[in-house]
Amino acid sequence: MAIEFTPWPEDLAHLYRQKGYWQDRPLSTILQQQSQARPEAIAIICNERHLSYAELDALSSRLAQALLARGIEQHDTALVQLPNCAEFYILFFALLKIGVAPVNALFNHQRHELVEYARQLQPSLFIAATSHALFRDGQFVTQLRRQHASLSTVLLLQDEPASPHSWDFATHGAEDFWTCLTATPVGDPEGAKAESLLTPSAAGQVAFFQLSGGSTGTPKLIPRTHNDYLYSVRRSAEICRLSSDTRFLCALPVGHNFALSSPGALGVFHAGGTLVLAANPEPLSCFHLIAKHRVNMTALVPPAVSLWLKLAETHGAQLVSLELLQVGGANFSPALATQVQAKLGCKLQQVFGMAEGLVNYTRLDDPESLVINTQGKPMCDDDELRILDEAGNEVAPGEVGTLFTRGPYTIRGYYLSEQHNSAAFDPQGYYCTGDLVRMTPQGYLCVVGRGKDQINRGGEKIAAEEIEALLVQHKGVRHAALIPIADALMGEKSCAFIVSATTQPKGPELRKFLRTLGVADYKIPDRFEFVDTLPLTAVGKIDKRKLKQLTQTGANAARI
Ligand code: AMP
Ligand code: DBH
Repeated sequence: MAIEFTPWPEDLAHLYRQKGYWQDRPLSTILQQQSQARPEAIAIICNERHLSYAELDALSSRLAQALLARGIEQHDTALVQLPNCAEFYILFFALLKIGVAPVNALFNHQRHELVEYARQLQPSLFIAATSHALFRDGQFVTQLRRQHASLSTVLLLQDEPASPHSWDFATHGAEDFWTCLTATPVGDPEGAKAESLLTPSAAGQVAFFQLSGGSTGTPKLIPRTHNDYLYSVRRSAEICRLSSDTRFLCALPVGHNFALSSPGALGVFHAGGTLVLAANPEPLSCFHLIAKHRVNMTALVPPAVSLWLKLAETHGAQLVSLELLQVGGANFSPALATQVQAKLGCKLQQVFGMAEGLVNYTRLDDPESLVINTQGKPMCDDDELRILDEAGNEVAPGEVGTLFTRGPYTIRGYYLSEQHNSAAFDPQGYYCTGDLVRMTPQGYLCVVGRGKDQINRGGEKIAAEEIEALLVQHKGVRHAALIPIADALMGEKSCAFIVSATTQPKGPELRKFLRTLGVADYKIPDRFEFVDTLPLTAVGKIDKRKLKQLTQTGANAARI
């Protein structure tokens, strides 16, 4: 049975097809087109490995066949957690080719997040890497298999060369990724026939799931269809003028929407360019890769830009090939934005996007004032935007309000979340972004704040409710409230206000407690404040505005 998602209404779906946004082709055509047009061109550089388009295509088909041979079927789902490496794309295309929809967990996610995604997805396939602490032994794999009868195939990617963390996969019902892939013969007489057996899901159906930063207790999965995602990739590649000459450094997590589609790796593949992989945005190694591979474009979150600007003072000569830097994911200050051209020697493009859909870009020939002071304008003429006040009325032009949006690549609902969807989407299908924005007379957006209960820690989003719910599981915690606090490098960090139950637990103990629950590191509060009571609003909700004021004024929290 096809994977469930909330469809667009018929009339709009018709319009999106008529206007050519939706082309009814699967996402895997991105790769197949390039493998025919320029088989020898290099698609991916990953450490010392260079993969051509033909090789990427062949490897993904081989893996697809190996998965079919193991009983994986169209409309199954997969839970994937891989670091930045070529295998991520081999796998992504393999799954697309057989109509299996993955969710790509971030590499810094831990047990808590993976267990939750598995609970929602009920995957038949799980793929991870032994370089992640959770897979140094077989315990977690065994736990997942026990919890999910649906989980039939587990593949593990080992470090090259032989992993120092290898354990006996077979006793835990797992297989080595490359053994699985290479066990399938290539070029045999059956090859062509086998290739024809690969059937992606229908283009109007779910291709894969994105992750929402969210603001609720449980993280939400975002079903993206082939049609909507492929449009966002094509249009992004067009706006950013990608071509076969593009040499893009991917330093953000490979599965993140920005790094995958804005225009990201898929945009590069669509244009026939080359993707250079970095493990992370650490500047010393990224500068080296830029110089070595003549990289001309990359994408960063704001804290990484600060580090790059610093290193460029001494190592700027390594960046001569760099033409375009995209910055997005979190608030980027005009003070930093003005330094990009002068210190990194490249153009800046601001990107304000979301895994739910809508992406805004400043354009490459926009005047400097727009590039520095705004977060761009929507990529599509049929992106519909509403900026509403608290009563739900449109604000006057230029005034601040909450951004709502719908369009050809913005979802109509989270996966299996009927109740939450009725709050996150309005009756006309507009998604409530929770972002406070102002629109300039030219139609560009400035993100000025946030209404949603979330901390944006340098582009990594933390849903306050999720962490609060975990903190109160500690016997010493009666109430918990997580709020953002200003931080010079990260933009925001998190602060947990705690009302203790009997004995007062200390910060280190609560941090340790969250780690035992298997929570990703970036979600662990940077600061704890212990108070007697939490301030309440008139309707009896925790008054986070007041808590924020307290941290800003430096007032003694214990006085609340
Ligand atoms: P998510 O929904 O988890 O994909 O996160 C998307 C959110 O990140 C947006 O709704 C914004 O809150 C934030 N965001 C993304 N890009 C920017 C940006 N350029 N400036 C400010 N906030 C941003
Ligand atoms: O923060 C994001 O989610 C984001 C930022 C820039 C995004 O999803 C995108 C571009 O596509």
